[in-house]
Parts: sequence; structure tokens; C-alpha cells
Amino acid sequence: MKKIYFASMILAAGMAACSQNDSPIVGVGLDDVYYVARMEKLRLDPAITGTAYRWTVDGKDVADTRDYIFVAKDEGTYRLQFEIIDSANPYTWDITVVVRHEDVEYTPYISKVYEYCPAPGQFVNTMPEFESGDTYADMLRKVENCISGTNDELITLGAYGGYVTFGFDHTVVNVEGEKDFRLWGNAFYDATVEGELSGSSEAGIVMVSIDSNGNGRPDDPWYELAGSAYADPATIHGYTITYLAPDPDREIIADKSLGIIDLNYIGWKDSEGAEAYIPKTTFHNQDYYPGWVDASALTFTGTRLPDNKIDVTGRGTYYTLETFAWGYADNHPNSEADLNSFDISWAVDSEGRRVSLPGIDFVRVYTGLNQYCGNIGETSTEISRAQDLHLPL
Ligand SMILES: [Ca+2]
Ligand SMILES: [Ca+2]
Ligand SMILES: [Ca+2]
Repeated sequence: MKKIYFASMILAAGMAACSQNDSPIVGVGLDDVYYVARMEKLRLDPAITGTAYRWTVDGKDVADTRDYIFVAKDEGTYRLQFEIIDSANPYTWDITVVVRHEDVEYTPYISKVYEYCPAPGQFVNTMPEFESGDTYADMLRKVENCISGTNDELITLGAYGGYVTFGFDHTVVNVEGEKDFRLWGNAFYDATVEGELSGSSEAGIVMVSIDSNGNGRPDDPWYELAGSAYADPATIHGYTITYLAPDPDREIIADKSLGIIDLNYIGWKDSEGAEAYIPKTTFHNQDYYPGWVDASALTFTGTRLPDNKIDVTGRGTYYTLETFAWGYADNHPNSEADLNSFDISWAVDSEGRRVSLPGIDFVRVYTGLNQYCGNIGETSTEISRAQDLHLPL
């Protein structure tokens, strides 16, 4: 067999590993045996390269990349194999991973809020409450108090694009063929509307991310969970909107018929060439622009769902919002467990290609609709809880 120097070095290292203890082998970057907790990531970064790769777990193909993140829902012993597919210099490395129970019992609910960036809206500064002098850190803490555990206090994300980013005290495993986590909001069905399900569906788009660089922060690639409207021709991908802080010199114009006290309150422009205002209503007369934000403009980019509002009376006095079939937050009532549950395997990249994630550490939800509905105002996603479905209660 023809060998090049590099390959023979690796083979020698591989053989040496069999007769030695579990110390890492210089040049390969992999151990023989690893010990991790369940739902804890094991990052495997081989230091060797080839033309193609294959990772298997208990004989099943799991990845074709050089690096691989292993994470298991269940305790036990797993047999992994890393293979370089190369006709001239094939190479395999066997790994045993022993998955044990965690030292401190996990909670299935949110344990950390990383970001809270609502767009302006009628519940902003009240859900949660902004008190004079509150900093961004104060607001993050308030949001964390609202949606952690089973505290079940609704937070608003404001108009289109506003978002929250949260995580758990462990990695949520992507179990094949199963939904992996559930979200709670304040959607409801309207029994007076016939035909399609409708009511208050203020659908939020859900994104997921795995802490692939291992620094504990949500600074890794994000993937949208492609819900039922992802491929709808009326859905706009790569949509951008910019909101302006209220102009102190604006002329205050009211429209009492719709309970509006300030028609030209918060101006916005979007990437479709549209511009308009979020009016202030008499029902919610606090500031709508986040009180802790110094910037005079807020820009958000994402996927915009098709408008789902129906003007029942035709006069803007009674709107109902049609539900999307599946795959969105705050879209069906909380009693609909399955319709509020999400499969990490729905993840797609920015080009719409399916992405295979072993699990996720971060969830981001943002308001997916940009529409104004008369007396009920702009559409905003609300969230009150999240749960990993793979931890028995
Ligand atoms: Ca899954
Ligand atoms: Ca990270
Ligand atoms: Ca809502």
C-alpha cells in the first residue's frame, strides 16, 4: 500500500491510542473515550483533513463535516466513528462516549434571556414595565423574570421584527421524528368567525442556533424554522424595516372614530418601498418606543409573513387574525400543544436549504407580521414560556 508520510503518522497515532490511556493524541485532536452529561454538547474537532468525512453514531450516519457536535438525550454508552473518506488514504477513529446524568437537575423551562429588542408597539414599556432610569440590563432581567420557569408573564415583542432571545440550562436535543420544544403566547380563536380558524394570531417567526463556538453566547449562525407559510409566494424573505423615534415636532392628529390619539406617532419605512406610521391609541397611551433605547431609529430584518387580518365589519372596528397552519409562535391557543411545538429539523439556512442540527442552545422569536388593525392596533407577538419537550416533568 502506498502511504504518504502524513497518513502513516496518523495511522501510527491511531494504533498508539489503542495501547495507551485516554490522553489526547497530538495530531488527531480526538480522545478514545469521553464523559459528558446528557444534553451536554461534546465538540469534536479533528485536527486532520481529507477530501470527505463521515461521522457515525452506533453505526448510523450523522454528519459529513470534519467537525461534529455530539449531544445525547439519554444516558448510556455511544460508539462513534470518525472516518476520512479518501481512496488513497482512508482513515477511521473510534470513540466511546459515556453519557451520564447531570450533576444539577435540569429545568425544562427557560433559564436565561440573552436579548430583548422589541420593535415599537402598544404594549412596549408595559410588558414588561419600563421604569424611569431602567437600563437595557434591567429590562433583560425583567424579561427573564417574566418568561423563566413557569412564571408565565407575557412579554411583548412589539411590531414587526421585534425579538427576544432565550435559552435553557442545557442543550435542547433534536430528536429525530419528534418535536423538540414548545412555546406559549396569548393567541385565541374567535368562535364567531366561520370557516378558517381565526381570532388573535399574532404569529412570531422562530429561529434556532447552536452554540457552535462554545462561548455560551448567541453569536453563532441562526436558522429559521420554516413554518407552513415559508414557501407562500406572499411571504417576503429578507424583509427590512426601520422605525423612527417619535418626532417631537410632529403635528398631533387624532382619529376619534378608531380611538387613535396620534396618527403620525412612529414613522416606519420598509424594503418594499412602503412607509407609514404606528399610531398611538387611547387604550395605550404610554410611550411605544422602547424607553431604554437611545438610538433614534430601530432596524429589523427577517421574513415577513403575509398579512392575516380580516376586517370583519369593513369599517376597521372589528378585526380577526387568521391562524397560520403550523410552525409559528403565538399563532394557536396554548391549549393546542402540538400546534405550539417545534421541530428543530424544520431549520433552514438563509437560502432555504435544510440544516441538520444535533440540538440547539438559543431560540429567537420575532414578530412576523407588519400590519395595522384599526382599534386593535399593530400586530405584535407575545411570549410567556418555553419548554424542552424531552425532559420528563
Ligand atoms: Ca426533532
Ligand atoms: Ca456562541
Ligand atoms: Ca399576541
